[in-house]
Amino acid sequence: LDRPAPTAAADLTLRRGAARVLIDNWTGTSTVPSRTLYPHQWSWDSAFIAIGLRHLSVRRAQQELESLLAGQWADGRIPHIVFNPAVPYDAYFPSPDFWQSAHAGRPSGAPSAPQTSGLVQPPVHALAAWLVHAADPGESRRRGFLDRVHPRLAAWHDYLLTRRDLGGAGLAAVVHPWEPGMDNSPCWDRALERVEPAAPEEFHRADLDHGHPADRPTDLDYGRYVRLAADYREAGYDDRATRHRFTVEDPCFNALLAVSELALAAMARELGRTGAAHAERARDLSRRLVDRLWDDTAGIFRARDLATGAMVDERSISGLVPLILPHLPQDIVRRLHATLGSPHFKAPGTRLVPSYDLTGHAFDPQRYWRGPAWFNTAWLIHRGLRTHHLHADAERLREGFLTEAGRSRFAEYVDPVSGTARGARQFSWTAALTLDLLS
Ligand code: 9YW
Repeated sequence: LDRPAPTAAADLTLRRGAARVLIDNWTGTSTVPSRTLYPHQWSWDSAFIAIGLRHLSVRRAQQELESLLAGQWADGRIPHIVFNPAVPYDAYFPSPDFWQSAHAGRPSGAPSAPQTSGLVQPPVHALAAWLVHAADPGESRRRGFLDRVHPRLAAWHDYLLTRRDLGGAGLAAVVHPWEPGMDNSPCWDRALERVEPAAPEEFHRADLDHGHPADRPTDLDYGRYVRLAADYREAGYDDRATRHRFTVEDPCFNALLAVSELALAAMARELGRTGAAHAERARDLSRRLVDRLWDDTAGIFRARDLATGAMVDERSISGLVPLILPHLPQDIVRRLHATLGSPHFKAPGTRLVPSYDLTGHAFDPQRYWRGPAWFNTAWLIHRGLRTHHLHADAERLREGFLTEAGRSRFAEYVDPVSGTARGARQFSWTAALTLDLLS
């Protein structure tokens, strides 16, 4: 209300543009991340999309999350992709015939329909469901939204904290670079060197039909992604039977799990139950994150490679996302805040936060998770700054986000220094989170 008129007009244009993206990318039951590059439903994309959609239509935001949950497996996992049966197989690789999720007799219990992948993505869903509920609690109660989603989301977290506790320390491990949502991050380079890549003739990369090769992961990366996924599939996606060759505890993944446990606690209270067990899990997870993944010398959380037991010696945005945890010790909050403002993540002109250390040996301003700035991670850091009352920096990041989102036509990601748009345009989570930051 107290903003000057020109800003209000610009905000209105931005809001309309963002709404248009979400309307165009809606398939009737869910939202594709991008009409060109990603024509199915992706797990953490849907969570971020629901967070924005709630400002346009609470019903649609509920549907977004519930259509994702229709792909949930009997073991509790929420698959990283739910395939749209109307889209031809050659539009995205790996397609349903690669994953074979509906193959009869899988011990992990994939549904017979819809077809899905067998991997997971970061658990932002309970946080999203709680925010969708909070947008219109009356409507949510009338439709029994939380009654339906709470048990499913609790089963999802149970899967992560039991079957995926591969390090035995009470954190969830990821078993493929697609799982932490940041597939070609330099954090995985060493671990991936141990993986024999699938031969190039074994697969066709549909992503290069739409994306620029310099922006995307390399063929060697893809060969390794295919090998790891095929090994998992051959073991029936059974975490006990698979000899996982890539197992990592990722800070962003586990921080989101902790925050989502807090959301489950809030939902349980709303449903008239105690929520205490979820709240305790959130506190335990925060403590374990600090014990296992905090690097006090570097002032950042690190991934831990479970094959070697060592922390990964790279600075990635994943290590800043735990700022979102309300239970973080104050000295760690101060250190993370300082790292965020250091030359590793800030240079003259940076408006968002780079995905990887600007001074790092593998920094590449163009290539996917090896430097470019992404909007979903900016939103998470913004939420972290606000959680810890760092309001001036939060506001600067919000303004940077909105400027870049508008200028880039809701790009998938941008060059962290020049702001040049990269990847797909009209990208759904960029538009959705724009709406959220405008509201
Ligand atoms: C892939 C859909 C997904 C995102 C991931 C991003 C990329 C590659 O695209 O994954 O083919 O799944 O890394 O975070 O969810 O937008």
